[in-house]
Amino acid sequence: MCINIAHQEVEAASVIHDTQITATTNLSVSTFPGIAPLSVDRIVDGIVSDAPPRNGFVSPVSFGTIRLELDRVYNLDSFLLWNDVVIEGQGISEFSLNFLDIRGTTIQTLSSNANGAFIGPRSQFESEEYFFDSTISGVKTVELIVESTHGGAIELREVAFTGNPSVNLCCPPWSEEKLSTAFQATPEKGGGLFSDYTLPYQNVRSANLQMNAYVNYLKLVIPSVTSLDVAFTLTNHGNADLPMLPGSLVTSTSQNPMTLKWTGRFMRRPSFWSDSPFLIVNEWYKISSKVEVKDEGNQELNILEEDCINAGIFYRIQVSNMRMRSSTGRVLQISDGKTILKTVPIK
Ligand SMILES: [Ca+2]
Repeated sequence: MCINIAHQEVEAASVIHDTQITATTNLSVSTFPGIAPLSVDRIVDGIVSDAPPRNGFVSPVSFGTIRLELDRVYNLDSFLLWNDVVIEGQGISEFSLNFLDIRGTTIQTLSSNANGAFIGPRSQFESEEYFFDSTISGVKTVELIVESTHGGAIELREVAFTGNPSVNLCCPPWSEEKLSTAFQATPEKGGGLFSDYTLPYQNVRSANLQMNAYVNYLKLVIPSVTSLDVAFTLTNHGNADLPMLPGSLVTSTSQNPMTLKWTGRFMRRPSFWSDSPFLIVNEWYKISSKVEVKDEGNQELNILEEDCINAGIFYRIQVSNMRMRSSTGRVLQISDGKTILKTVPIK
């Protein structure tokens, strides 16, 4: 299930500017004696003055594209343009805006030709605000396509947008199914039929790729995200036909809960179950998983929907009779707490 935080938080549009935008272009930069290069990054330095020392971008060409990458995904309502570097009737004239999503796919292009609305103001110190007919959702990058100028050269002091952060998060790729295969009950070394079992984590490459891809997606929409953690808790639920509730925390390991951490590049195990805890044959255990999105201070960011956070699965090692087809006579039972969902032979 996915949620859209932007729809939950009804708030006034705020200005997106300065460090929230990175401007790049292939257009050449004009040079002036005694003045620092008027490079394109200076249209997002937060300075709108036309007084010396000059700020803004000047290119000797009369058309071309400037790429404005936003620091996260936004829903945009308007574009703000401070035209001309020194207010003397120059600056850009006709322009279009091309809105791209996080994958670089065009969402929408607003063209100066379509409605004649996108004309840069002439000899105007204050910004001109261009309101979009409707909010443009899910924007990561905007291409400012300059089609003509007032004086034969591109001159811009500053640009900005108004809008709100947009987050459309799906549940992370962690599921009850993954949980049921994440741990492989393994007989204690040299153990006989009734030996205790350990519960090593199965490090599966495809699962790590999915989790890391999800973290990287989160980082793009919410820059403060640094990792996705899954904390596993092991509880004991007795030896009746079905698990008894509530259970009790297994204390044969100090690492309970045990945590796995996906950073977007790799998976780390800050804590782990190695030779412990032991599962006792015929006892029910539950492994509960809790997904947490963390920032660089390892603080949890509460951005996931409740349904995405918790999963749980019951395990029991059963020593079987002859009717169960297991070469060792042992099976793993998996339950939802109400019925036995799966009985898997242990080799
Ligand atoms: Ca500026």
